[in-house]
Amino acid sequence: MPDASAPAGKLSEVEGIKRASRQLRGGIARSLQDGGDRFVEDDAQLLKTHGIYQQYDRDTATPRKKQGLDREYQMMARLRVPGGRLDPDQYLALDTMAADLGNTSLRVTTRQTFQFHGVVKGDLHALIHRVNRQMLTTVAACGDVVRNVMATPAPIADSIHATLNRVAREVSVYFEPRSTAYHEIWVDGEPVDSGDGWAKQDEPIYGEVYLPRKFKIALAHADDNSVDVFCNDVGIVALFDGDDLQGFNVLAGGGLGMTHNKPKTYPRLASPLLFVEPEGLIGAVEAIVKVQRDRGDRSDRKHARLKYTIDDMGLPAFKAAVDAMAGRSYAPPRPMPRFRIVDHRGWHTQGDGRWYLGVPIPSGRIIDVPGGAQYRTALRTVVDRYRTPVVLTPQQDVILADIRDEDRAALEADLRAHGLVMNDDLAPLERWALACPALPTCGLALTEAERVRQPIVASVLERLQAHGLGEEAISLRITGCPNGCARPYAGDIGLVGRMPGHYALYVGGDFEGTRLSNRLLDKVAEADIPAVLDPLFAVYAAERQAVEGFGDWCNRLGTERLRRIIGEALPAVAI
Ligand code: SRM
Ligand code: SF4
Repeated sequence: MPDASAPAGKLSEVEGIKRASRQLRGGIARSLQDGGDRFVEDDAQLLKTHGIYQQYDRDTATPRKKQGLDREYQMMARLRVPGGRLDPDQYLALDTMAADLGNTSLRVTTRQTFQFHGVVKGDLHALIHRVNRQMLTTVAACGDVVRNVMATPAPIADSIHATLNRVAREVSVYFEPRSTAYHEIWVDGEPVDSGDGWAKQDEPIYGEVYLPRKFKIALAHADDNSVDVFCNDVGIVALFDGDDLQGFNVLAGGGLGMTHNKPKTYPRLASPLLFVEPEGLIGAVEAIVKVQRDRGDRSDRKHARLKYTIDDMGLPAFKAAVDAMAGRSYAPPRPMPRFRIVDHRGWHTQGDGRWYLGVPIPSGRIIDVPGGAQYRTALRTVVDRYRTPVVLTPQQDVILADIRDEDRAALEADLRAHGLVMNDDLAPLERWALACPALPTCGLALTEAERVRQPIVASVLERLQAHGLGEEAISLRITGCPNGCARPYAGDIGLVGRMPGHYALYVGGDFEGTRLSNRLLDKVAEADIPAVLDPLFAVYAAERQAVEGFGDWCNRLGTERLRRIIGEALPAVAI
């Protein structure tokens, strides 16, 4: 593979692990046979490409350390579900697996798939084996490959939605690694350590060492950007004339991860790169993936995403490299309509005589809350009773599809009987809030996120309501660190874990996900978040232009003016 043109520099450790891994086998199979509660570090790295992260319970780590005990190791396993589509039997089987082998919860991710948490090493093989028996997979859900491909979630029976979902599946399958390591280890019976006898597969797209870093792809059309298409390494925007697919605009170089105080790392939205006719789409994406394979930075993983490759080369040079890789000259991107976001929660017609219901799931955590809503039991009951296919949404919610008109009332009553609230019961801020898992499972979390979502949303909503803004559609996204897993730099308000109990405050993005926000304040104590936002809400309520979103208003005023507004109202706040 032509790695020679990659930027010079000492290869990162992960590159060495991948190269020595016998196409992602490493010592995983042997380690599964040997038992123990964890994998060695090299195998933990390789496991990511198998969809598995080695984690430990951060809540118990410090008390256990004081008692001289080791961490409680546990695995997170992530599925790859293109477009988030599951049939009823798959959903029910996954729910049973979470109860049998995980921490009982299924967690809807911001990229339309499920994560199992709390799987002990001894149960991992059984879990992944059972996942595959459902014709599902975890391969390439994580790691330095193309990951789960997202698509607009609405199960609407028209050619636009059918096309987006078909293409998402095709792209997802096309970019699966060809190595048979995953199947040998997890699918073909007992784990097999193929030792020296392993069969090397041709990896025509990825080559010997796969990609320099994770690679994300999403599909959207401008009328529904629920997937946040600009946040992806490759964003694919389908352009239709009525029902006729004209082709795709391909955007490249989106990504949000950054590190506090390291200005060389930054969030970036994807840039429109080219237009391609329908039949040429996969070839165009393959060319982009291969240019990133060859030109991406393999020495510094913090500088290895496609966004840095593009910024280092310059967009025109990158486009020329893509053209050369594909052996054709792609047309420039076509003008795109204004992007919109659709609320898929609540009841909607599918266009084929059936209905779909979007069910709000706070932080995507499907669990029976002790003394609270029984999300798991409720969803299990209705999926079983009404045989509804399930769609996982980029907003961490669940869509139940194919519902007959005569079943609507009873189905909703079943959900409510288990304590679930429906979309209409929620204020827009509650509907549009996202939070990443953070503590206690995420090893990178600096602060809480999922566990403080409810109190933060409630306190901010109270301030909005005080200014008559309770019905404003404002997106609030909370993460426990700057990696950006709940896309905090792409909504109206982002709260980004900074240090324990403190968040950086981002504003000025837009609800439609087409503009990045800016850091307004660096370290806001969790308890001060509503007080800091309050003066902004007051001036926004008084001075905004007609139908001006909060993020748009913040962007119009600019960071300096917003800081002055806060400073005048709260002189004690460090700006
Ligand atoms: Fe993420 C790492 C969770 C979407 C950027 N992300 C992680 C890990 C695996 C932590 C780790 O590396 O040890 C987190 C596991 C936590 C846990 O306990 O489950 C994690 N990311 C998630 C999920 C589950 C958040 C959620 O609330 O749903 C999302 C799973 C998506 C999926 O199904 O594949 C998730 N992560 C995202 C997104 C949003 C998106 O893609 O639309 C981003 C920002 C976009 C991007 O990729 O730039 C994102 N995650 C990161 C990064 C920063 C990457 C970078 O370029 O710097 C990391 C850290 C890393 O890769 O080193 C990370
Ligand atoms: Fe973990 Fe940070 Fe991602 Fe949250 S944003 S899941 S804390 S890596």
